[in-house]
Amino acid sequence: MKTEITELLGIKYPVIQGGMAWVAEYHLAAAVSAAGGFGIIGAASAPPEIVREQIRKVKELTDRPFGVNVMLMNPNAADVAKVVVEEGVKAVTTGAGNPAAYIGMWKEAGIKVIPVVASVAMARMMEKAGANAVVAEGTESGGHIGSATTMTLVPQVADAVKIPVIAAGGIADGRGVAAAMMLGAKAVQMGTRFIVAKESIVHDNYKERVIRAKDIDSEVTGRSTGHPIRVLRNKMTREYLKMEADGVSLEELEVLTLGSLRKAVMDGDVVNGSLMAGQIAGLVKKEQTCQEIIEEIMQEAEALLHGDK
Ligand code: TUI
Repeated sequence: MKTEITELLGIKYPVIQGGMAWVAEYHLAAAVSAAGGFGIIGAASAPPEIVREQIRKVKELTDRPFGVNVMLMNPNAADVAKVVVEEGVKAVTTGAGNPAAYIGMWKEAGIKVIPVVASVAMARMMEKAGANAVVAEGTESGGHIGSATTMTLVPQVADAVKIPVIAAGGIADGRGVAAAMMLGAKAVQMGTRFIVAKESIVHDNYKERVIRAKDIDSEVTGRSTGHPIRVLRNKMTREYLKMEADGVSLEELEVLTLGSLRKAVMDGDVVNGSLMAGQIAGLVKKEQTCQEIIEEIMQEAEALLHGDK
């Protein structure tokens, strides 16, 4: 399927992997790119030199293009921004903030810039600042979220900007891809389905929780602190939400979440860990290779879009 995004990124399928903290490391990114999608290293809060190593490891595994997600709440974001230039990645996506300060430098280096946005205003601002595309990410997504749904955000962003729009949030199969295209998207970004990919290094306990998740098994912590984060319900979310309702201070809440994503991904602590996942987790039923995931989804999407199904 050829779209403005497959052309922009030099990929076979309009499927981009989310830049998930701890999850989106080199094995996953390389596997997604090798399968014809666009793999992404999630820099999250990693030190710049670790991001550099990760980039080099992807290059050892595949010649296909891939990108890096720069998480703007990372205190090291400015240094990570320089590393992606030095290492010459194809594209950068950004999250959890405004990347305007880096766009000029990235574009000068020939890097395609694709900010993740959660509103029309932010999408317009990014287009003016020189972005090549935007990811319009709905509140169905896992992790740090905005408030608009994918169904409402994608068509409004597509109407507001001329650059191509990538839909994210609540997409995990061919129906979601076809629907996103109908809403005006030129590609999709998926996270949750790739958490359970064979090539994903996420602990089996976490993968199992995603696979067993039902439609209404996620919660949003941090609505009152200004950092809403969607995660699967467990002991940590129950305690967090109770403390939040009781008006406990930000510092005390942070103690509960500090390092909790690492605990879930690396140690498989599904009780106290932060199991970031989107609302579509209920649709994710099995572990498959990235190639199986992408080909299954794209076959279904193409059949739907051509009216054969
Ligand atoms: O960034 C994400 N999702 C994430 S980042 C993350 S790591 C993290 N862990 C704990 C606490 C905080 C972060 C986990 N999940 N998605 C992209 C995204 N960006 N969603 C919403 C936004 C966003 C929000 C505000 C983008 C721009 C924005 O603008 C604010 C501004 O500065 O104008």
